[in-house]
Amino acid sequence: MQEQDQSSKIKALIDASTKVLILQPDNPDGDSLGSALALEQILMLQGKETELVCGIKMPGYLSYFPGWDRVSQELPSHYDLVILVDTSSLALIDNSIKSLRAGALSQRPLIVIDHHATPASIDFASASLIEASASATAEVIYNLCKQLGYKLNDAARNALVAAILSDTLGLTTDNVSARTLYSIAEMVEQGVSLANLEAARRANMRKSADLVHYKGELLKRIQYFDNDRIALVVIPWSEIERYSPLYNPSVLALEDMRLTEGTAVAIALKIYRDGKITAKIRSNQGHPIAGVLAENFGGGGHDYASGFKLYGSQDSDSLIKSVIAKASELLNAGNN
Ligand SMILES: [Mn+2]
Repeated sequence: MQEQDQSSKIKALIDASTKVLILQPDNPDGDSLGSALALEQILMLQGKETELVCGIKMPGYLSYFPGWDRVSQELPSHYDLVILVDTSSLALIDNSIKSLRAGALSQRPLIVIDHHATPASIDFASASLIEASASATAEVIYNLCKQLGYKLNDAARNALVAAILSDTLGLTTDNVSARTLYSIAEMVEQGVSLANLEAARRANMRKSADLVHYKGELLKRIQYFDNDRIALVVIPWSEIERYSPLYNPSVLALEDMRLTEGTAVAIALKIYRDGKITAKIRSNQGHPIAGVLAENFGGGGHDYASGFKLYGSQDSDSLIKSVIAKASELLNAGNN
């Protein structure tokens, strides 16, 4: 079997290594971080040295993973094997690849472990284990360990389960299979507590009382247009100045705006002291207008998430009017 081939190649590469660089893509998430932290433990149990690297800084919302602060943005001076987790796309290791190239990646063997269905664009890997049917890279790693007889410890099991829970939004996505649940069940049997993992994640989501009150004020100020299809909130400089160091005010409001009955698109505008205006746009499933709407104001993004930035002395009232008018027009054009 091809998969077995790749597994035994991976084992041979790990056996031959002394120091392994564990690399995450430029869009790290709970699965890439949990997979990396689990591999750190698994390889340590194999007597290997490791180094965790990601091209960008770990986002704060992932700080509930013990060891998240061990991920460095700097490449170590020496390593003799690279394991890339949770992507097989060259574009997603752009930040790292430049420095890796400088550090002669091509002279080090590379193992890719992933679960994305997008065709792999890394053609210089020495071994790649890509299981599109797996719910998370962590699930692929768990199965690989069973197959190769690699030992896990408590930290590895907790990191793997937390990674799977993160990628599957708590085991509710449609790629969760019976095999996913068997893997989780085995790790729970060996001591992982789902309740403790969820408590740690939730504790990390807590906000100060001051911020919760501010969120209440923001939510009260949401304006609805066009039969509630468009939700808008405007954040003035005084609030940006006070609350931005704690939390992005736009993000504080956008989720609830999107959850309003009948709302198709949510827009948060921030008005800065120097007249700069930024917009964060999120639209709901079935209304893929976010990208086009932002493009109309010089920005861009994806169908459901986008933004724009305008410099100079803007009249915010007339800008708001044109944004609402354009959003209505796009929603009508999409017949939704
Ligand atoms: Mn993943």
